[in-house]
Amino acid sequence: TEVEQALRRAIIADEVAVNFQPIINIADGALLGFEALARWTDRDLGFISPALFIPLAEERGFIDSLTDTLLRKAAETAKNWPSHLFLSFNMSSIQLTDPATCHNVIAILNSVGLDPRRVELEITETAMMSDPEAAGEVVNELRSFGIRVSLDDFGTGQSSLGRLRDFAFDKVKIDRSFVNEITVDRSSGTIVKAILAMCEGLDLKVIAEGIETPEQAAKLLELGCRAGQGYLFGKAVNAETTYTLIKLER
Ligand code: G
Ligand code: G
Ligand code: MN
Ligand code: NA
Repeated sequence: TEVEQALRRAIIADEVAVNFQPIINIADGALLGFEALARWTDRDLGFISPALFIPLAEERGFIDSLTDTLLRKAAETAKNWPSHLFLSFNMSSIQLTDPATCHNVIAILNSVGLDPRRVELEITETAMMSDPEAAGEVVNELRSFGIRVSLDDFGTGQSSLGRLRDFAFDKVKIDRSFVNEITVDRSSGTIVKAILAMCEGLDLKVIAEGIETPEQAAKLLELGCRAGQGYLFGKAVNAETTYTLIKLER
C-alpha cells in the first residue's frame, strides 16, 4: 500500500521520531519520567498515528528495526535527564514473545549508556495473550536486568486479574477510559478505587493515564493515586522540550 511504501522510506531515511509525554506526581506536579511515543509525519500523507503504523510495521516484518531505532533515540534523550527520571517505552506484541528481545534491549541500553534501572517497558494484555508462556519468560528476563515492566491500558483487556497473578509486573497503568469517567460516573470511581487497593496489596505501582481536567486529578488524589499523565500536564513533546521542562522545574 501507499502507507507501507512511505513507512519503509521513512524508516530508511530515519524520519520516524520519538516524542515524550511527562509522567508526574499528581500531588505536587513534580516530574517522575516520560513515556516515549513514536511520531511520524509523511511529507505527502501527513501525520500518521502509531496506532496505525506500529501494527503495519509488525505485519510487514520491520517492527524490530523500527523499535531498535526508536529505543536508541529515546535512550539517548533519557540519558541526558537527571538520573531520578525514568523512561517508559512501549513494547510491541511481537517483541514480547521473541526470546531475543531482552538481549536486544540490553545491548541498546548498554551502547547508549542508559542504566536499565531507569527504564520501564509497557506491555498490553492483548500482547501477552498470544503466547503467555514466552511472554512471561521475556518479562522475567527483562526484570532480571533491573528493567521495570508495566501493564498498559489496564482494565480494557481480558482476564486482567489473571495476568496480575501469573506475571511479575512492577506497575499498572490505569486505562484512560476509567479516568475519563471518574468524575461523572460513580462506577468508574469505584473501579479505580478497587484497582488501587488491589495494586497496593500486590505491591504494584500505579499510573493513571489520560488525565485531562483538574477535577479528574483531584479525584485520583483523593482515591490515593499519586502518579499520572495526560493532556492536563502535557502532550508528548520533542527531546529538546523535555530538557526545557526539566530546567523549568528547578
Ligand atoms: O500517543 P498515541 O496516540 O500517539 O499512541 C497511539 C498508540 O500507539 C498507543 O497505543 C501507544 O502505546 C502506541 N505507541 C506509540 N509509540 C509507540 C512505540 O514506539 N512502540 C509501540 N510498540 N507502540 C507505540
Ligand atoms: O496505549 P498507550 O497508553 O500507550 O497510548 C498512549 C496514547 O494516549 C497516546 O496516543 C497519547 O497521545 C494518548 N494520550 C495521552 N494523554 C492523553 C489524554 O489526556 N487524553 C487522550 N485522549 N489521550 C491521551
Ligand atoms: Mn503506553
Ligand atoms: Na495506555
